[in-house]
Amino acid sequence: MRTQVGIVGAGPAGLLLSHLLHLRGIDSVVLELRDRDHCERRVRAGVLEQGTVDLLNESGVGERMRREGLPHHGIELRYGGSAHRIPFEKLVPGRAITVYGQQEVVKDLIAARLAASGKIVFDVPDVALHDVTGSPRLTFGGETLECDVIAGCDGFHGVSRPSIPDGVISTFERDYPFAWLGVLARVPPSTEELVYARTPRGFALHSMRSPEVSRFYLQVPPDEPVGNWPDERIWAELGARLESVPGFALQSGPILEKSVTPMRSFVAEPMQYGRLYLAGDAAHIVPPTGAKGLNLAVADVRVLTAALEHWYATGSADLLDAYSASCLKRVWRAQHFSWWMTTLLHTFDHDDAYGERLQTSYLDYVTSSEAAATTLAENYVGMPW
Ligand code: RFL
Ligand code: PHB
Repeated sequence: MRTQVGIVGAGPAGLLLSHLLHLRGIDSVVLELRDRDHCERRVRAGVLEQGTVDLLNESGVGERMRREGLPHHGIELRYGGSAHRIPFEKLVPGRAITVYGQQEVVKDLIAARLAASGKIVFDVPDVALHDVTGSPRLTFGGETLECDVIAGCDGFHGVSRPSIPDGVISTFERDYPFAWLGVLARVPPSTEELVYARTPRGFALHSMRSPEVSRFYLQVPPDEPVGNWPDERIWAELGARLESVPGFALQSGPILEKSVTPMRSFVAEPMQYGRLYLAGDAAHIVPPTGAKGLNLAVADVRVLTAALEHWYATGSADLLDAYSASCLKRVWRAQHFSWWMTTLLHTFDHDDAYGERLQTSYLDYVTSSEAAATTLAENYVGMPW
C-alpha cells in the first residue's frame, strides 16, 4: 500500500489533518488503535475556540456544530462567596467560544472522511513506524504502508513519539498534586455559562453539552479510584462546591458517565524528526482548566496542512522544516495559560496560607481590572492564529 501522508491516530488531530489534506488534493490513510464506536463515544473536551469553529466551518464540517453547538460570550469565576462574570463581548469583541463535545467533532470528521471515500483503518493494535529519516513506512497487521511523510497524531500514549531515538527530543513537564473527576449527567444545566469555582473543598467546574445534558468536573486526589465516587457523593460534593453563592441551586439527575483524568503539563521539542511530524497530544499536554488541548491539536494540524501543501506544490521544504518552531509559540502560550488557570483555581496544600492569599489576590485583580480580565478573555477565546 502507498499513500502521501500516513496518519497515526483518529482523534481530532489525525481526522482533521486527513480532511484538510483531502480538500487540497493530498492523499492520506489514517491508522487507529481503537474501534470506531470507541472513538465516537470517548467523552472529553467541550470548548472550541473561535479559530477552531471558523476552521471547521470553512472546511465544510461545521453544519451540525452550527445547529447544536452552544455559543458562549462569557464565563463565570466563583470564589469567596461571590460570582464574577468575564464578559467576552466587552473584552474581546467579536470573539466567543462554542460548547460542542469533542466526540461530536470526531463523529462529524469521520462522517466527512468516509463520505469522501477517505481511508480510516480502525482497530489496528500493532502500528509501527520505520525509517522516518529515509523512506518512511508504517506497518500493521502484516501490511506495509509506504508514505512520503508520517503524521504522529496518536495522543500522549501513542507509538509515534517513543519511536524517535533518545537524545533527539527534549521534554518539559509539570505534574499537579490532584486529578479531575469528570461527570456527564442527564440534567439541564443549572447555569447559562460555564462556572469555574475555587472553594476550600477544592475546584469545581460546571459545563454542559446541550440543553438536556450537563458536564461537571471535581478536583480529586491524584490516582483517585472512580469507585470512591458513588452518584450521591458526587451530587453532594458538587452542591457543596457550586452552591457557594447566594441564590444558586444545582439540579441533579441521572449520571451517564464518570472518569478520573490526571492533570499534567508536557511539551516535546522539537515536534518533528526526519519526515515524522507530531501533532496534538502526541507532542504536548495541558491540564484541562484552560480548555486548550483540542484547540492546540487543531492549530498544529492547520500549520502542518499549509506546510505539506507548500511542499507538494513547490518542492520547497521551508515550511515543513519550520513546522515545530511555528507551532511551539502557540503551544507555549497555551501551556502558560493552562498552568496559570490551574494554579489560580485549585486547592493546593491546605497549610499554605501564603499561596491561598496569592490566589485570592489574583482572583480579585482579574475580576476588578479590565486589563487583567482581558488577559484571561483573549487567551480563553484563543489568540489569533
Ligand atoms: P487524542 O484525542 O488522544 O487522539 C489520539 C488517537 O490516537 C489513537 N492511538 C493510536 N492509534 C494507532 N496506534 C497507536 N499505537 C495509537 N495510540 C493511540 C487513540 O486511540 C486516539 O484515537 O489526541 P489528539 O487528536 O491530539 O486530540 C487531543 C485532544 O483529545 C485533547 O487535547 C483534549 O481532549 C483535551 N481536553 C480539552 N481540550 C480542549 O481544547 N477543550 C476542553 O474543554 C478540553 N477538556 C480535555 C478536556 C481532555 C480531558 N481528558 C479526558 C484528558 C477535558 C478532559 C477531561
Ligand atoms: C468541558 O465542557 O468538557 C470542559 C469545559 C471547560 C474546561 C474543560 C472541559 O476548562
